[in-house]
Amino acid sequence: MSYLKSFAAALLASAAIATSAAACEVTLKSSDTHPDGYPTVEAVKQMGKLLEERTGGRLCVEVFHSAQLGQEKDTIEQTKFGVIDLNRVSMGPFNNLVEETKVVSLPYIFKNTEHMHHVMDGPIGEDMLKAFEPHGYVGLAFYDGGSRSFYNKVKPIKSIDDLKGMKVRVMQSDIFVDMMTALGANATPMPYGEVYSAIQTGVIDGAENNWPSFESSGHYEVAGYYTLDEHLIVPEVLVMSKVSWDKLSAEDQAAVRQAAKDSVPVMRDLWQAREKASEEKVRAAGVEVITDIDKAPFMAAMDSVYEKHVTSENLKDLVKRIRATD
Ligand code: GTR
Repeated sequence: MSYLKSFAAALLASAAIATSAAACEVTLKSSDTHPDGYPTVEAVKQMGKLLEERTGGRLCVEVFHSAQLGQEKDTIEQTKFGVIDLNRVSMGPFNNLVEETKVVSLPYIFKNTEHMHHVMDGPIGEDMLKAFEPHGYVGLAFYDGGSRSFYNKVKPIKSIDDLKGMKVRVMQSDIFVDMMTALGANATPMPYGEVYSAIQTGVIDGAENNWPSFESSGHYEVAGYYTLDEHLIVPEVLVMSKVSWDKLSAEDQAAVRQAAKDSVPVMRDLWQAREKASEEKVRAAGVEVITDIDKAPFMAAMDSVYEKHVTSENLKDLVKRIRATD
């Protein structure tokens, strides 16, 4: 390297160090299972941008996408201990830790995404965010998770009968296992990152998810049938470790809360666009999409899931309040 070149390189390096030191006193580490560009990843980046601007660079966020910090269940544990500061996950894997999250993981609890927004944007959502706190997490915001439907590599599912005996991956929560049993299928709970090869090798026949996840995970490449039965609308949540939270001043805590809230509309716009783009990509790839499906028998089969899981007064009350929300 010539003298000039190495001098320029040294200058650049020191400039970079100076910038990052001046820019961020504290960098919050945030986890996401999805790849770069996915709406949840971009929303947390946006939150970080707002936070950095508003705290004059005191607080920054670095998003570790693509499950770089681990699969959701493991990252949830690490977040409790403050190894990870922020975590964007589905509410599903929280079911065994925070009882209230079970309610939004019940099949067909929400009529549609609009209903879910009304519930989560109102007092029920506020209560749910608070419910995380005794368990070591600070609930910051809810994001969209679309509606989840079944896909598989074997045959088009046109009725419950077609699901009988199928091996279907679900998120790691008993509710989803019981949901599959109620539909006559065999549930296989497993981490998201293992699903592609499990379908490919035939360990499972299929799984269930929303358009953007079906597409971005590449699952559509190995599962050619997608049935829009829309059995679940599970919101996603952005939580912060209570350990990391307690290290912040009250002023910075308020800034984190506000920036997270402000990232929600950004997320919703990105989500809408991505749902369309993902659907187009999946259809163009030749996936057979079954839209003509009678949901009534699927809904009726879920009574046993509600009976088994909605047992405490707290959950009964939440279900009632959700159903009473327009
Ligand atoms: C996605 C969700 C992820 C993860 C995944 C899964 O829709 O955004 O957080 O929960 O589903 O099925 O594991």
